[in-house]
Amino acid sequence: MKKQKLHLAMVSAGILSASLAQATPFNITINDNNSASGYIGTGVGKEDNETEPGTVKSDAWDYEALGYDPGTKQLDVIGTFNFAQGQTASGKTYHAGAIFIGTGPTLPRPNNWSYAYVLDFNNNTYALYNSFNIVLPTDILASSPWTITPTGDAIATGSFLYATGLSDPNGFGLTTMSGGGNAPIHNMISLSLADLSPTVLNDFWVHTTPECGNDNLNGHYQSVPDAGATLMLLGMGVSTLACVNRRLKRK
Ligand SMILES: [Ca+2]
Ligand SMILES: [Ca+2]
Ligand SMILES: [Ca+2]
Repeated sequence: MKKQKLHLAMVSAGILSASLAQATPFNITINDNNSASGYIGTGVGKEDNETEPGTVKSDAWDYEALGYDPGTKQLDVIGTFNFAQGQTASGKTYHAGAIFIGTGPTLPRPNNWSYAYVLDFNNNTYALYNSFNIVLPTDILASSPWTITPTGDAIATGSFLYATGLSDPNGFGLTTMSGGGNAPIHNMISLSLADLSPTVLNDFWVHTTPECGNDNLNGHYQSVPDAGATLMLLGMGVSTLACVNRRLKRK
């Protein structure tokens, strides 16, 4: 009997940790509402295999998804775009833009963003600003803004991670336009948002685009009340435990 109880407890714990593991990182991508026939992508926010109407639609320009893990406060920016080196077209290299964070009831575009992370890919460091003027993209203005001109000192600095050649980052199921499937050509910026206040991290918007504005990537994260989520998970664990217990009793 003792052995059976221990087994049940282990099954229950396994179910709980599986539920938690599947929950994060969340794919927080939202639709940018700028799409046209032939330019509508797939997946969350319809951003996978999508670039802005009238642009060169290829993996080279695709920003695919935003992920967020509230436990680690890590934001992931995923794309087949080469964030570190940019993409060259007609003799000009177009670089990855700043990562904007904002608050409020709607996407704070184009110039009501509260924070901007400016990334330096030479040493994978960032500078965080809350005082700046926005800079418009060179081509697709609907994707504004792409970067900033600071009007004050950085409020924080730190480092970020950059991974390349990924097949299925975060298990989001992102595919490629060229080869189909999960070809290992996805890139991911992983940035800690721990410098921002808990109030901001409870409910925030994200935006980023390359210098030309060829792809407009936006996201929204809103926390679920902790108590409710925990109770829901516990409820799932307990009800599963009850089912297993009934099954064992019947034997
Ligand atoms: Ca779009
Ligand atoms: Ca896209
Ligand atoms: Ca893709």
